Amino acid sequence: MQIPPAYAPLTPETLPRRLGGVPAVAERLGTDTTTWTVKEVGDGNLNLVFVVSSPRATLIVKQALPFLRVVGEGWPLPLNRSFFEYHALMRHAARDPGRVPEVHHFDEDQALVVMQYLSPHVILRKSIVAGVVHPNLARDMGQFLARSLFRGSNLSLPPAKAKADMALFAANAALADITENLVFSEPYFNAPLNRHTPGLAAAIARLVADRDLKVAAQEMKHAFVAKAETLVHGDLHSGSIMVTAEDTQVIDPEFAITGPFGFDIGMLFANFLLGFFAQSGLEPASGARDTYRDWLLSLIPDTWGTFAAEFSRLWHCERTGILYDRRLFEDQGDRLGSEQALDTVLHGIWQDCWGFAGVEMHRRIIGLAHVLEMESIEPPSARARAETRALAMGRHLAVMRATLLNPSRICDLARTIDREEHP
Ligand code: SR1
Ligand code: MG
Repeated sequence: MQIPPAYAPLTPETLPRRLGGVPAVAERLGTDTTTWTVKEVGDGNLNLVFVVSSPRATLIVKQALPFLRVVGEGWPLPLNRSFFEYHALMRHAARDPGRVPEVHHFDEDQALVVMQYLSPHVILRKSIVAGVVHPNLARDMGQFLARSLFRGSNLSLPPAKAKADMALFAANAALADITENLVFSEPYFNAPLNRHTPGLAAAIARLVADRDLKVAAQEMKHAFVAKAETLVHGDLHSGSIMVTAEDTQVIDPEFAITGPFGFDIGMLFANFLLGFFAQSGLEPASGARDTYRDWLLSLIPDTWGTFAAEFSRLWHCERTGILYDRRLFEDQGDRLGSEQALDTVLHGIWQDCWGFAGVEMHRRIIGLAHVLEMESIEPPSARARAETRALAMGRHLAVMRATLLNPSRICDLARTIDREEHP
């Protein structure tokens, strides 16, 4: 791995000196770096994240490390993930304005992005654990998904631009490799970094021996690597979303790559379902918790409904790419043909998204990277009960994805699995 000779990880002590002369930073924070305070707040798996404040403003500085932070120097990781994050943020900002933090400065050699400090936003995952409802979340995410995925595809882009983007993001191979292994393969064999809650061994042994599931997981991996449909965020879980009571912001697209339309949607839905099942492990039962769980489930039909409506609007108003050429449909007065094609495309996205959701649910319980919703459940026996249900749901989604008819059936399925006894 090539590390630029000038690259040096920042510390709270070195940051003011190193960034004090950057115009985009100085014009916001001021030039008197003695007034700056710096705190490293990164709690993700990969990077350094600093909150930098002066009496005038606050900024975020995110810097890649040449290794995977959660594992250490034994797992080298290219610094250029910062380059892909920067380019994905620029595209997301153009495709769904106001839904991602503003980028103030990018330094490729230092693998760092200086961006807007989102306040009073909190990470959605933490908000879900705290039981907070976000009334605009489904609408905002449905719109973001439709706009970013439609406008990043050959439905919209000029073909040369689509191919240039595909080539650009294809170089994000190291991060794609993490997803290819951690999401699609490692949950289904005894991978060295897998870990699980005590009490889950039997359920996991059944999954690993489940031939239909392994085939389904590999079909989804095949789709992930072969369906170069659009620019996907690549890691759209509830830790990649920040929220307030009204606002929703999508962060951290360092896993961005050209992939299937259904990938980001499936990842997101899996995380909503993980939140739902996590709360089935909690005692005592309460009406307030039931109401909250209803809201978590409602995110699926509501997000999908907004996604499908916005995707359809863009199909009719912005279909300027090479796919489903208007000369074959609207220009011939064949409105029904266009609708039929749209239905086929949406159905393919719908089906794929549930395959991706299923494997994402599994890897968050069996693999290296778990989720706070489950990890915070005590005692472990309650956690294992919730995780067993989530594993069963993930299995059904992945294997039976062709039979899942509509969002309300998904919610019914989740409720049924939640009530059943699982060995
Ligand atoms: C080893 S990195 C584990 C996970 O963290 C990131 O957020 C991605 O979800 C990745 O799969
Ligand atoms: Mg991340």
